[in-house]
Amino acid sequence: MKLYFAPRTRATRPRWLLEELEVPYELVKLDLSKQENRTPAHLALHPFGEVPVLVDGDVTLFESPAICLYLADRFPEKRLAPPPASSERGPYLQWLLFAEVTLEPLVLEQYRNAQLPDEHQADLSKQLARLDEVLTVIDTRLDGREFVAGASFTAADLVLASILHLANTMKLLERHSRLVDYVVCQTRRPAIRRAVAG
Ligand SMILES: N[C@@H](CCC(=O)N[C@@H](CS)C(=O)NCC(=O)O)C(=O)O
Repeated sequence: MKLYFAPRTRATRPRWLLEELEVPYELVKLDLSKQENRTPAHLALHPFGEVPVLVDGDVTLFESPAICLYLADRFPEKRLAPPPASSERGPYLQWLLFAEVTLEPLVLEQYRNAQLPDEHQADLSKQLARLDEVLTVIDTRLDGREFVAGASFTAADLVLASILHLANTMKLLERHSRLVDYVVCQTRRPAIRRAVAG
């Protein structure tokens, strides 16, 4: 398997998953500042020349959540996804997609605004209130639970913790100490340490 990767991007998520799985893979590092992702070869793998891309034999995949779901199912013995027929499968899909589809855009909106010079920043207080509603849903879900779906770490935790980590670095979790604790706990895992190293 080959993972097309650039540091400090969403490609860290499938790399983290591959490290959790402890399966062999080749890491193809692209330097985005040198536009190495804009070559015809990479554009043949991803329509917009983005990372991550996973190539697994005849299968070429983009979209980090799709790659995470695929990899977690590809190695069922590693138990990073509840089996399709189990009662935990639905909640697992729900929380992974809630993180990706509902939470992430709200966090990224705040992140992109914060990157702008002060005079160009929009007033996003309404969006911040919506983000807080979404965070409250996750906070409530994690009350009394170590993991968001099931009794052990899954790809849903990986995706959720990746997004909450960004929110935490932006101090968006200040009203949610449980979520801060969750992020700290998930990002202490040895696999994520390996995924961000070098
Ligand atoms: N929804 C996609 C987003 C992929 C994406 O936006 N990748 C960014 C890095 S986080 C990228 O490759 N940017 C380089 C570029 O567009 O030139 C995913 O989750 O994989």
